[in-house]
Amino acid sequence: MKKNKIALITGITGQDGSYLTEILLKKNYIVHGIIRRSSSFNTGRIDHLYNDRNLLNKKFFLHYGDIVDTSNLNRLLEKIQPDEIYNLAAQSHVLVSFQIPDYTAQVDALGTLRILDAIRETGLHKTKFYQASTSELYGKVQEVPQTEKTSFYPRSPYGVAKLYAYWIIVNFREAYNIFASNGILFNHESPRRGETFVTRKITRAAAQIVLGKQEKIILGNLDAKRDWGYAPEYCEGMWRILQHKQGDDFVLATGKTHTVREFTELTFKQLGIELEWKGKAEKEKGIVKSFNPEMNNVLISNKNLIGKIKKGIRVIEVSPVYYRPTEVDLLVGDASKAQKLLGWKAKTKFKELVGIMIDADLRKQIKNTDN
Ligand code: NAP
Ligand code: G4F
Repeated sequence: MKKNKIALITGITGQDGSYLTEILLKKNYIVHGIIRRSSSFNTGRIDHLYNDRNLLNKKFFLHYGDIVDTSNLNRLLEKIQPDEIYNLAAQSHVLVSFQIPDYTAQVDALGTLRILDAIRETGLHKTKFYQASTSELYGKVQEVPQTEKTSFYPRSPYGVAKLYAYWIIVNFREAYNIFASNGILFNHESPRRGETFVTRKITRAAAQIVLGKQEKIILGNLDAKRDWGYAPEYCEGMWRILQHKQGDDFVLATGKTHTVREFTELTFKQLGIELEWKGKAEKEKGIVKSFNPEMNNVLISNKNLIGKIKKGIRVIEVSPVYYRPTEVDLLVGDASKAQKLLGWKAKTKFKELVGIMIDADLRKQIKNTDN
């Protein structure tokens, strides 16, 4: 009988970790995940798997650990002997990385080295390693669109830490013949996205606003452009990267770019709210121009819950608190290599993605849950 493959996921409690776990379990993997000890629950995104008695401690195992703890990583690798490791753990917030640059480097840069070293220490020569690299590496972009060959110019302590991780992967691949790959993933979002990233911040707040639970959203740079895709598709791409015949580096992206302003307008539009913008820079405001709740199916069936949305009310403000000392103005990726070699292509379009997120947030707010 064919043995089930064993995967180890760091960052299993995050957006991507949770989708990747579901994907690998469906492919009959045994999945092990590293979780951090936390003073409050941090397993919300994987509770549905944790609470499944057919999975827990049979096909799905959780271990306490941290990628800043070398001996813990060595012990776990020795015990689990994974066929594939997906290193998704990171201090993943770009603005926060300016406030905790040392910690960000410990986790995002040296964390990757620690796992690679643990692979060598434990003699797991056949283990394949996926590194969660990022379009933040391109930063002040040197070329449009960005490909695997575009030069890097990171613009944050996060980007710089991930640059180290990118190169240590390449180095261990070349020096020790380890199957190690970088997935250079452009922004990917979902209803499980952390609430402080801009897309989820907008969809969650817009849902609260239309239900009369919140007055406005305060945002930073509305003109930054991102290439936003749908997270589950990108997690399938991670798996495909490790099924390639050799370790390599791949861009995963949609090839389309949109501003934060467009994301905001479309979110409100899907709730039946047309916005107009007044003022400039920090004085800019997003104001309700018209409201027609009949535009949204969830609202149609929950009319009694709609708040007082009137023409002229201010729902968006801008604050420099959310500006970054150095910004990444434009990201747009070219995923032709992944399409050609892995058969991977982003499917969900921008409008559909916004629709998925706003619907999920509306339903959560109506049910009065927030996870
Ligand atoms: P996320 O939701 O922020 O999840 C990060 C995960 O890392 C969480 O499980 C977190 O645990 C864990 N973690 C943080 N510090 C750790 C440490 N010291 N030791 C062990 N675990 C730690 O991020 P994501 O959006 O799923 O992204 C996954 C990875 O892809 C990250 O490396 C990110 O930098 C990278 N990436 C993301 C995108 C994107 O658009 N989402 C694009 C490119 C690259 P807690 O739950 O305990 O906090
Ligand atoms: O949603 P964001 O915080 O994502 P960012 O900085 O692009 O980083 C995400 O994607 C990277 C891939 O390129 C990952 F590597 C990284 O881990 C993370 O998942 O911000 C997107 C844009 C930025 O330009 C930011 O300045 O939105 C702008 N923005 C405007 N107002 C805001 C806000 N960002 C946040 N977080 N909050 C705001 O209020």
